[in-house]
Amino acid sequence: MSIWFTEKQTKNFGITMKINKTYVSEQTEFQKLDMVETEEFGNMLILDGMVMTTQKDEFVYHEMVAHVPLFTHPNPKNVLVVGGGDGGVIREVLKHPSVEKAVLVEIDGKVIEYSKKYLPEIAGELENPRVDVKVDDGFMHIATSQNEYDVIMVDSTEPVGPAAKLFEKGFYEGISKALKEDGIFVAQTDNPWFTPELISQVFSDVSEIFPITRLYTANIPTYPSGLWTFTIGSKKHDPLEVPAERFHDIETKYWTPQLHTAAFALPKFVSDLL
Ligand code: AG3
Repeated sequence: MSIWFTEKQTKNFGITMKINKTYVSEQTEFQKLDMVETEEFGNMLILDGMVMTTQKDEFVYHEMVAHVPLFTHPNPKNVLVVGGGDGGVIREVLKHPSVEKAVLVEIDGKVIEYSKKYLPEIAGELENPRVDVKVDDGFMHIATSQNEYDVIMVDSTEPVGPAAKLFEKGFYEGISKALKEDGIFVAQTDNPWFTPELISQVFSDVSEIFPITRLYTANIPTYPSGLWTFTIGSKKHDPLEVPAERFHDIETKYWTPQLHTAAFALPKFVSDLL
């Protein structure tokens, strides 16, 4: 007998994977958390029934969240990651030698605990001395920060449950205040096939706050539709005008200097949303 997991990505459509083992299945204070071993994608973290992180394809999302804004900023020193308790974004952030301090604010301590145990090559850098891990509400952290960060990355779940308020205009206003005068932020903004309205709404909200607003995509096989979007809001530096010499050597599996720019070239039905 084999066990299969399905994430229903819409009411009528899903992704299904064969499960070898279930390590954890519990209700935390904030959400349902499952950690399983899949045959195809290695160990996998699922929150509220939605695929968050798999060992096989996590590098795409984590590299693209971190490197695009960090190479856009000429000298990022203080970085904040909201969410991201699996540690993948932090691992990528630390590849930038200019970063002196990276703060991670994750609301659910259980995500950190189980990621360290079952996704060690993703979460390992959470122990790095340049990292300050806080188990706290990211929304509150933003609301109480001012002029502190060069780059902020929002590595949230979907806009249901604990992350719903991380997709509101007031949150982006808070981010703008928490950033320094040439700061940049990026947020994962779901996919254009099943949540086009969300992309339009976030882009329009961010454009009203940040002079430079851009959308880019990456291919992530285990996320709904595989075509994932990220929205950047920037006060001064344009991700499309990064001088070539700023792209220092870095070990990656998805991001390249060419892709940094190419990722902003959008299919017509996606650019029509903006
Ligand atoms: N955060 C965004 C994942 C959203 C996936 N959505 C879904 N499966 N319906 C990922 C966290 C990785 N650090």
